Amino acid sequence: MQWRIGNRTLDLSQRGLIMGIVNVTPDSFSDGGRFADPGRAVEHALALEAQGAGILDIGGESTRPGAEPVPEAEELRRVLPVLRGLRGQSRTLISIDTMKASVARAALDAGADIINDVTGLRGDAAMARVVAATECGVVAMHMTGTPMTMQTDPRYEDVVAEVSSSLLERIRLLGHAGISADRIVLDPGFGFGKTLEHNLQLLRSLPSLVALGRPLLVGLSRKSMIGRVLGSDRLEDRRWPTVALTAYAREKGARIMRVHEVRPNVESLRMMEAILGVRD
Ligand code: HH2
Repeated sequence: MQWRIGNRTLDLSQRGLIMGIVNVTPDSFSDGGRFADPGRAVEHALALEAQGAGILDIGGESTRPGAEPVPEAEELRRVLPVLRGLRGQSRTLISIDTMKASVARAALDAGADIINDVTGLRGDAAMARVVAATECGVVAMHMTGTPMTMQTDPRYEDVVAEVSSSLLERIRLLGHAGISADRIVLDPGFGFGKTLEHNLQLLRSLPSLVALGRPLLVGLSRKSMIGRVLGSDRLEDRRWPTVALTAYAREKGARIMRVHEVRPNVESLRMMEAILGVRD
C-alpha cells in the first residue's frame, strides 16, 4: 500500500485520497470546454486542491467513447501552460492524463509527478522508456481497444479474471522495462471497453482487484454507467451516485478515487474511513 512517486512515498495503507480532474479540453464528456482556457484551468485546479484533492489530474485529450485522437502539438498547447502555471503555485501531486510519450516527457519536465495513461503504457511504444528514465509515479489502467473502438462490442469470458490477469501482466512487463511495481497504481478502467454489466461485475469484485497487491484507483465520476442504471441522460443526476460510489469503493478497498467534484467525494471518503476505523 506504499506508492513511490519521485522522492516521496505515499502511504495508502490507512487513508485514501481524491484525485481531482482538470480537463483542458473542448470535448470531454462531462465538462468539455469549461476549463479550456489555461488561466481558468489553473484556477479550477487550485479550487480542487483547496477542497482537499490529493492529486490534480490534468488532461488535454478526451478519452470518451468515439473521441478523435488529438495531435501532439495541440495536446501540448493545452496542457503545458496549465502544468507550468500550477507547478508555480502548488505543491500538491500533479498527474498528466496522456497516452503520448512526448506529452508525458514534456509534462514531467514541467513538473508533473505522475503519468496517468489509460492504455496502461501500451498505446505508445516510447512511453515505458520515458517513464523508466524518471522516478515518476504511474497509473496503469486497463482498456480493451482504443477510445475510438472500445465500446463497439466489448466481450469477455470472465471480465474480472481477464482484467486482473491483464493488470498483473502490465506490472510484469513494466518491471522488465525498468519500472518497479512500487511506482505503479492499478485501475480497472470503468467504461473503457466494458458494458454496464462488466462494470457492475468489476465493482462487485473490487476486493479481488485490491488483492493484486498494488493500490487501486477507480474512475467512476459521472460515467455513463450511472446514467444507464438510473435511466437518465442528465449529467446532474450522476453527481450523488458518484459520491455514493466513492464510499462504496473505499469500503471495498480502493484507495484513490478520480472525480470531477472534489469536496463531496472527500467528505464521503472521510465518512467511510471513520466507519472503517482508519487512523491518521
Ligand atoms: N477516465 C477518464 C479519463 N481518464 N484515467 C484513469 N486512470 N481512470 C479513468 O477511469 C479515467 C481516466 C474519462 O473521464 P473524463 O476525464 O471525465 O472524460 P474525458 O476522457 O472525456 O476527458
